[in-house]
Amino acid sequence: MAVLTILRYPDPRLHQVAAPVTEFDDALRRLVQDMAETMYAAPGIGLAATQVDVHRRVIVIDVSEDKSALQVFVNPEIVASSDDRKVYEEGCLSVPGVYDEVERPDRVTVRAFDAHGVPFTLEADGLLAVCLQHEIDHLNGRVFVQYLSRLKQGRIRTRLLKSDREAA
Ligand code: QAP
Ligand code: CO
Repeated sequence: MAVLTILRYPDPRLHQVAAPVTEFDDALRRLVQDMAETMYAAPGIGLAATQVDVHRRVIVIDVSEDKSALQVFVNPEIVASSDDRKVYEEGCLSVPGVYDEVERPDRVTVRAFDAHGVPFTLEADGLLAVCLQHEIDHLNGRVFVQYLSRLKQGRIRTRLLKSDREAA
């Protein structure tokens, strides 16, 4: 098990599109374990492989109160979205200290595989629905700040580059 390094916005590697997983092997299960450890250490409620510079379609999520309900999604696909939309205040482990409102479909149906290659379908609402959409965006190279105005994106970019410089 290992805590992996999380890429920080505006790292261009966050915009790579992840490739589907084809082998449900021990290496995949090790990646899932390391991603879970990284998410819990942060702490966060969701992490996409893209954020740890692995460009494969793998997500871990735990939206439970006591961090006891890890959910793993390999090759996730949104197969249905509600017409009603909701605004939620989002954050991201790759954009530390930044939270802003994003509007998305309120409910989604996701089809995915578990770490052993067993397919499943899940209907999600509330925080889980937000988290799934946020993490699937990462696999497609999209960071939540891209839903914000150009002005806000510029400010966030400047702020994070400055804090990276100060930490160096
Ligand atoms: C994505 O985000 C998400 O800025 C997961 O300083 C967020 O785990 C989905 C975090 C909100 C739905 C709603 C962010 C930790 C964690 C920070 C996270 C920070 C420390 C974010
Ligand atoms: Co994120």
